[in-house]
Amino acid sequence: MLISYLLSMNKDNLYQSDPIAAIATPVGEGGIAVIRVSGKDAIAKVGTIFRGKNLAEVDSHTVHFGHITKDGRKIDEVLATVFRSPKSYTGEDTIEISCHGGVLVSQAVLETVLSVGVRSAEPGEFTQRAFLNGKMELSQAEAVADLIHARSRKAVEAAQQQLDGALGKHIDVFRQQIIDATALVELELDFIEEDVEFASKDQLRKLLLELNTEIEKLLATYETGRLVKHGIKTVFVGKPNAGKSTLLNALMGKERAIVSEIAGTTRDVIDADWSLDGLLFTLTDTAGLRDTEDLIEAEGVRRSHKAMDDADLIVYLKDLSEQITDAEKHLIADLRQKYVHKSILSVGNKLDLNVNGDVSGLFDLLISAKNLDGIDELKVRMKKSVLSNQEIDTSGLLVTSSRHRDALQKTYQHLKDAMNALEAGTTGDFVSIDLRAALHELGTITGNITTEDLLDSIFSRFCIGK
Ligand SMILES: Nc1nc2c(ncn2[C@@H]2O[C@H](COP(=O)(O)OP(=O)(O)OP(=O)(O)O)[C@@H](O)[C@H]2O)c(=O)[nH]1
Ligand SMILES: [Mg+2]
Repeated sequence: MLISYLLSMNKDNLYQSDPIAAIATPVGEGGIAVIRVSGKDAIAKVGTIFRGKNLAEVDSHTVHFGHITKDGRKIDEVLATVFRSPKSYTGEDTIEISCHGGVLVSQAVLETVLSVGVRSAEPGEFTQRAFLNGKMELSQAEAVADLIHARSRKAVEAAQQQLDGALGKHIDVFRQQIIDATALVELELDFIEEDVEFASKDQLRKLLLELNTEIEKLLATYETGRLVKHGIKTVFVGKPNAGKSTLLNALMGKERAIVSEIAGTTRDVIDADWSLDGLLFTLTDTAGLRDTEDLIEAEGVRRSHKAMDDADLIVYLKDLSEQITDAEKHLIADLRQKYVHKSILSVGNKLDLNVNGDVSGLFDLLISAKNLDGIDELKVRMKKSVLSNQEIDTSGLLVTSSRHRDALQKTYQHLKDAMNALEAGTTGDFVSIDLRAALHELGTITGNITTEDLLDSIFSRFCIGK
C-alpha cells in the first residue's frame, strides 16, 4: 500500500508530509537506540514530550540533552538531534532521539512519540520521502537498501558507487542525448510543409548507434554486478565420501559440516557464507549423489539436484582413490551439458592417497582437502571460473539490479527500432515515438518516471526506520 500524503509546501518548496516515527536501529540490546521522527511539525510535537531545551527554538543540526516524559513520568534520558527542513535526510523537519538501547525502553520512547499525533512509519518511508523531495534519485534510493543488505566488501563498494549517483549520472547523459535527438526530429515535423531537414539522418543514426554501444557496455556489467550483489552460489556435489564436507570446512577454516568415513553422512544441504577477495560465495554442501532406498537420504539427493539448478558455480568432487567408473564420467559430462551456462569445476580429491587409474584430462584440478594441498589454487579457479568470461573490473560501475537491466534492455531495443525506422525512411513522427519510449524507460531508472506500484515494490524491500 502506498501511503497517501497530506502534503503541504514549506518555504523551501519541499513537501512536509504527516509526521512519522520508527526505531531506526536494530531491535535488540545495544548501547543506544535511535528513534527517528520526520514530517510536518515533527519538532514541535516531540517538543511537547521533551523536558530540556525548548526544541521549537533551537537551531538546526544541534543536539540537546533532556528527558522524554509522559504524564509527568520520565520515560528515558535522551539526546535529541534537530534537523530543520530542507537540510535533513528526508528534506522535512526531522528529529532523532537517541535513548538507551534496550528493547523495552526504546519501544516506550517510540510509543510516547506516537501518542502525540505521530504515526508509525512504513518500511522505507523515510527514504521514499527523501526521493519524493528530490534529495536523491530513484537508483540512489535503491542503493540505500543495497548498502544495508550488502554482505561483502565488493557489494558495499558497488552500492556506494550507486549511492554516489554514478549510475544516475550515466543515465542523465543518455537521456539528454535522446532529448536533443527527439527535439531535432520533432522540430522537423513542425516544418514539414516547408520541407526543412534539421537533423541529418546519418548524424542521428550515428548518435543512436553510439548511445546503444554505451548501453551495451553497461548491460555487459550486469552479470558481474549480480554476482557481486547477491554472492556467488557455489555448490559442492559428488558421490558420498568424495570429501565435499571436508572441502567446505577447509575453505571456511572451521568445522562447519560433519565429516566421517561413513558414506551418506551429509543428508541435507548445508549453506555457509564465505568471502574471498571481498566477494561473497554462498557455499552449499550437499548429500552425496547416489541411488538410495533410504527415504531421508533420497530427499537429500533431490535437494542436491535443486541446489545445482540454483547455483552459479558447481564444483564436482571425486575421490581419486576410487576408480572412476564410466557412469561417473557420464555424470560429469551430463552436468556440463545440462548446465551449459553455469561454471563447472571438476576436482579430484584425496591426492595424498594412491590415485586409482589414469585420471589425466578428467579434472580441472587435483587437491587434497584434508591436507589443504591445492586449496589456494582452487580458490583462484573458483573466482576465475565465474568472473573470467566477463573481464569486468569489479571496481568500475556495475549494473547490479535486474530492474535497471530490464529498463536498459528496453531502451536499447527502442533505440534500435528508431534506427531501423530512420533507415527505412519512415516519417519523423514514428521515429519520435521510439525515442520517447526509450526516454520513458531510462526515466524509470532514475525515477523521472514512476508509478505507485513501482515505488511500492522498491520501498517495501526496506527496513522500517530507513
Ligand atoms: N586421505 C584423505 N581423506 C579425505 C580427504 N578428504 C576427505 N577425506 C576423508 O574422506 C571421508 C569422507 O569425507 P566427507 O567430507 O565426509 O565426504 P562427503 O563427500 O561429505 O561425504 P557424504 O556427506 O557422505 O556425501 C572422511 O573420512 C574424510 O576424512 C583427503 O583429501 N584425503
Ligand atoms: Mg558430507
